Amino acid sequence: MAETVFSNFPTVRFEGAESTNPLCYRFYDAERVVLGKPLAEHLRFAAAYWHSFAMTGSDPFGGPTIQRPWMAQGDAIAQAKVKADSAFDFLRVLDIPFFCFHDADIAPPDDSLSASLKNFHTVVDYLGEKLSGSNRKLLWGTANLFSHPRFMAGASTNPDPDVFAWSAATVKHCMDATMQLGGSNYVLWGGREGYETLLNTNMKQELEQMGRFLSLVVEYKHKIGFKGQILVEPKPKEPTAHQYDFDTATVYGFLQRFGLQDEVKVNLEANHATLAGHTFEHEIATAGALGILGSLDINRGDPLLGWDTDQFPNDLWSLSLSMYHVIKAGGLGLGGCNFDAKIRRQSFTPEDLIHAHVGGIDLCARAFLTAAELIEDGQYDALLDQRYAGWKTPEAQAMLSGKSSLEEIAATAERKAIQPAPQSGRQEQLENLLARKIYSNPR
Ligand code: XLS
Ligand code: NI
Ligand code: NI
Repeated sequence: MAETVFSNFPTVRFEGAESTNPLCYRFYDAERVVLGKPLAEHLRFAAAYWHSFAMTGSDPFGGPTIQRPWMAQGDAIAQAKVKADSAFDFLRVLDIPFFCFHDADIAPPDDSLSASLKNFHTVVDYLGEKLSGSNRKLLWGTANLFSHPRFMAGASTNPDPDVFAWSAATVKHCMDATMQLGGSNYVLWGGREGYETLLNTNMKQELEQMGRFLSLVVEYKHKIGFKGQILVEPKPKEPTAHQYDFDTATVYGFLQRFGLQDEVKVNLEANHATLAGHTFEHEIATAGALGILGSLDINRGDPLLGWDTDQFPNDLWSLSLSMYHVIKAGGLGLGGCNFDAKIRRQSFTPEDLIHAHVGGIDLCARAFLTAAELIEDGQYDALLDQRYAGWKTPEAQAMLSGKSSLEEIAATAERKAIQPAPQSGRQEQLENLLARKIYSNPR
């Protein structure tokens, strides 16, 4: 393969918790078997094309800072190919299997829809060649329906039906590409599916449009025989003030309304959870309880800033509890852990990008090992079970299954006429138990 900005970096290896090498994995031992399968198969790590190979570090106050050397190499298609070579070389450095992309990240736009799609398919074919015979894979593909000015009033929720149609065409081609590249999932994040002001918004109309759009996507998935999952990514705000896919619970209600709850799952992002006033573990536990956990976008926000800063994770407590709920939900299945995270503006070198991912991968692995240990140890689950043990009695089961009517329940309660005995919630005991596990090295 051609020389890339990552060529001089050796592949990062597992060296164990005692290693002081900053570019090694201390916990991510890909082949280590935990809960019946290798860590690599539980976690299914992915790098995100947009943050790692496309964004340039510009912010509202200043221009690009981050080195993207391919931007100077040849015409737009040639640049896209160098970018792809670099992305694959980056996966080689990290030794992780997956990547994720938006159409706009991989290929240059052109004047018309058909010319843009031609560029897109040219680069998709190139990615296909790179994937075949390699052990790299596509975790998910998606369409960028939020950056171009045509999407400023939304994509599927746009008041202009021509924008709805343009979005449908784009998603159709992105789904085709995802299937061609053997992707495990197709993601829809409603970047501008919401509103800035209710004064210009017909919410009933927009929700109907969004429901129809998602139904079309699901129909098309079956038509082409795509075996991956369709995932919606909730986010409460940013870019719009009110996004319709607020959080997991809201998305579930929306899916039920359109009869899609068995067809669509969620892609959950840590920073979106906190923007919604939740924790990452809350969102994962909710999706687990509703049976719609699909995949994870790993990152973190900055509580002092309050927007989607997409930083690399550093909260072992939250991530360990998140992994606990992932395991309890039956694992990630076709999903994975995608680093929807970006290096800071001053971290402009290729090496910074490697440090960022190594830290994130290791933290996720450590969190997963901790969660697995917590489950194998059993103390925590036993305390939880004990709290709900009363529901195992035949009388309680009859209340839950619908066998007892409200009058029957009332009559029994009145006959017993005893005050329910208060039980401790044991919060501090549980916090201590978890702290002991989380803050010591996993075995
Ligand atoms: C933005 C989203 C985006 C999605 C993919 O906040 O996280 O990156 O993951 O469109
Ligand atoms: Ni995301
Ligand atoms: Ni995000």
